[in-house]
Amino acid sequence: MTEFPKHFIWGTATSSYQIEGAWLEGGKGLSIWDAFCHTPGKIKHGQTGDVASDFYHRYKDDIALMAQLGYKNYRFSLSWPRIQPTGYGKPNPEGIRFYSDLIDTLLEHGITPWITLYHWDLPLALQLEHHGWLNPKTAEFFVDYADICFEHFGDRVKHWITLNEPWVVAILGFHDGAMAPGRSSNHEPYLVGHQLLRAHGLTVERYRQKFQSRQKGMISLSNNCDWREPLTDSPQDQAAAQRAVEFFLGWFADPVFLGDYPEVMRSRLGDRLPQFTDKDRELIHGSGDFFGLNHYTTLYCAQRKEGEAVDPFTFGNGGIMEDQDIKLVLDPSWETTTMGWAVAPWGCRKLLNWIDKRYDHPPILLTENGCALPDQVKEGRVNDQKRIEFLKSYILECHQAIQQGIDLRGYFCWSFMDNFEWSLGFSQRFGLVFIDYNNLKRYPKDSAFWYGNVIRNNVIQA
Ligand code: PNW
Repeated sequence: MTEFPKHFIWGTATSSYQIEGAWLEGGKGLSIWDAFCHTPGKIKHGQTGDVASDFYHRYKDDIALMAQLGYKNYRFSLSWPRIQPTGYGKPNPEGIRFYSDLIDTLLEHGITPWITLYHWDLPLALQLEHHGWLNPKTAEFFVDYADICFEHFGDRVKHWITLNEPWVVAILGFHDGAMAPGRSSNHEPYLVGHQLLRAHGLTVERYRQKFQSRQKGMISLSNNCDWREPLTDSPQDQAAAQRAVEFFLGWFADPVFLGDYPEVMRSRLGDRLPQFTDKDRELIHGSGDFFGLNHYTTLYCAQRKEGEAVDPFTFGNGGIMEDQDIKLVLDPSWETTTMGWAVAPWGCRKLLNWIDKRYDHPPILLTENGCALPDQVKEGRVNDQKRIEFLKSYILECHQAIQQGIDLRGYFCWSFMDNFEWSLGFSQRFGLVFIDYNNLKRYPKDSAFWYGNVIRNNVIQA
């Protein structure tokens, strides 16, 4: 039996576009994901999030189910175009009402809300009129939007995450083009990353200046990072793995927690990496009350040899992989999920250690971890023993990290329920709750009950 610290935070997570549906209801404007999904060829089987998990209409039942399962913290995101249909101007009252009722329902059920302000569904008008995240102005629009959210929800919401995974926005949205807005460039990711960091910094400044003293909440961002294990213990491979994590996590975490981009990025990227003005640097440095981390998997990493093809995991045409000069390798003996992601729980502990050292022992929240599996309902039941094993193994590594002195404060399972997995549509099931997309019926998987017991008892049974 493995016991967790008394106040350890257990939660589950989702995001607006992946679960809400109701894409044309309640006065909502369009987002870049609505447009992307309605562009033929972009999403597996032409699927869209028009209906998704229909959370917009079923949130009351879903929250009742969360409470029944014993869940205590719920991380979800707000759809910016539901709140501001074009991304600027007056808030849409129906959007405000929806989220306000959602928050009240959570609180009535004893569930603490954790709000992500941006989980990728940028108002389409900002993309069309202003080139979205390529334009420094978008950071300013974002602060106005965040201000509306703090104003309307901050009396009841004490945990804020500005951005979910800026790395994914920059790389999958502007480098390999698999995600909205679907661009492919070797320099745009660095420009976009820069504006995302500015948006984050400005938003945290706004929260701290105008809201934090009376609302008394905390605010940060959630970065995603896989672990990169040196393929061999040669100094070259060790340096390559270190460089890979700096390009992945350091890109967005160094400016916030250390005050600038990693030196290895500045020296390798030269003019392609924007520089912070003194004002922006000051704004961004220290703009995190905790270290939000989303972690899923691990790969080996080696120094790329002269002329060697980068690897099968490369997005597009080299680009950021060439910039890093690394080669990634999947160990064929590792089990993988339906995403093709390796199950390597020890990588989670190593990454937590890396963060603890580099950023001087910050309080860490694991804001996403989980796996996609080929779940099926049989006689009303989803026997997903593999997910239980996955969660158990990752959570046990988290526990070890805590034993080693790492300040890990909480763990959020991705995801509360099955949902729209971006360009892979509904083919990936990450949920603790199964959804039959023919009738939208919900079936808690075996893992959902298992996780409820973990939360209730604050222990992992061997
Ligand atoms: C995260 N990658 O996305 C997101 O926060 C979720 O919306 C998503 O459903 C979940 O993880 C599972 O994919 C990622 O390619 C998408 O490295 C892609 C990557 C990482 C995270």
